[in-house]
Amino acid sequence: MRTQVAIVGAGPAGLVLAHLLHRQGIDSVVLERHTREHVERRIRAGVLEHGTVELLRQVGLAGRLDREMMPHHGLELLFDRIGHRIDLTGLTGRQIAIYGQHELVKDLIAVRLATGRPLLFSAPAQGVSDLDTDHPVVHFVQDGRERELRADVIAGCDGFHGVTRPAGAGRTYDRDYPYAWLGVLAEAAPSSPELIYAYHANGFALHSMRTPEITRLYLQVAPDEDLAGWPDERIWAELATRLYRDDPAWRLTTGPILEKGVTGLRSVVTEPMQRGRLFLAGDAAHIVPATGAKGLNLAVADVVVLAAGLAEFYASGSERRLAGYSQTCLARVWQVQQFSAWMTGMLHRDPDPFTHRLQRAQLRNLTSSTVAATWFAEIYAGLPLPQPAPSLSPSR
Ligand code: RFL
Ligand code: PHB
Repeated sequence: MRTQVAIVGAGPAGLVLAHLLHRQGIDSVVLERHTREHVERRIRAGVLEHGTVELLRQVGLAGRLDREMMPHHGLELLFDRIGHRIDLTGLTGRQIAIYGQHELVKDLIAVRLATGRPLLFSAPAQGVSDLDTDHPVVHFVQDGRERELRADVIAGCDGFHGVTRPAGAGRTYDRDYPYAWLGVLAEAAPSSPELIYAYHANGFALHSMRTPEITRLYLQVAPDEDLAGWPDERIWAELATRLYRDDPAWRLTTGPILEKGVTGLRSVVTEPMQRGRLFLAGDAAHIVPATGAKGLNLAVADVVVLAAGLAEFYASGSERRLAGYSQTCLARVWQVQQFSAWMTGMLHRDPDPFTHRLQRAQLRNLTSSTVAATWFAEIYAGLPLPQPAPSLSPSR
């Protein structure tokens, strides 16, 4: 099998890249380890930055998103039983969108299949080779048979546990955090119209949502937390404690819990994000702790840069832009890494009493200074994205 760009992984990075390349008339094959049903059901991110939504609109991927997303103009930081609103739109003129990552993935898969270009499910890549030549190869399995996909370029979009990250052989910079998140998806209307990031003596809590009927909630727990110790009643009681505020009218809405799981928090960056003709994008290249809601957005930012480099490569034969891929992406990756690590450090309960005092002082600084809140809002709503290359196929 042969193509121009072999894309490993049908998550947001791989699928958005496939679409951007299609608009440039560039051929690609997307290989995905799991089934379509599995990929479309995986509950993950929910916050899309302003620039991510604009990009999806510009390239024709926002039809259902525009109809169904929940636009948010602010969020709340809750500490010492008082909520402080950060007015994202008032401070930056921008907004964010709440839209489940799995819904976006469903939209992206539908668009890809409609183009007729290949997207192979249940086709795990086993490895990559010939990266330092101009004909790299992805080795994969389909229907129990070992196959080879030859390409000009490989895009490693197979997430943190994929096969391309180790093949990239870059240097890894990482940090583990001494806590994790217990996340639940509940059939309960949101208790508040906006996200709530709560700092509490028992630990961090986050109130988020997916639709007007479904909430997404998180509790700080230990990295080795056993889910068996968290029956639904305990989860609701703990959420009620950590989200409590001095407002007699406020109630935590509860309902059946549809899904629960524990996710660790970590920071990882691979440098460079390229080896020969292999380019890493999204979680394959970097992981940010979920506190800043940035992982999906960073994945999209990477592939916009990669698609622009590939457009230039196929239009002129020049590798100049592609050669700058890693450096261009890493500047943003580290800015976002800093923001996410900082936000994680500010909001998670730590055993050290000196740290508590610093955390509350930081929260007070942030919520009492327009300058500080504006810095926060600018990065939360999203750093500017590069422009996608104009489409060469005006029909799509
Ligand atoms: P993905 O989504 O992991 O997709 C990788 C795809 O590659 C496939 N794959 C392979 N395919 C073929 N061969 C192989 N050998 C393969 N190995 C793996 C996988 O099956 C998968 O389909 O990576 P991508 O595209 O880089 O996207 C990154 C995002 O998924 C991730 O950063 C976010 O979900 C992180 N994240 C959040 N990001 C946000 O921007 N906003 C949020 O609100 C947010 N909340 C979250 C999150 C991640 C979470 N978890 C579960 C880690 C909340 C949580 C709880
Ligand atoms: C989510 O809705 O899953 C979510 C929201 C905000 C975050 C992280 C996750 O910071």
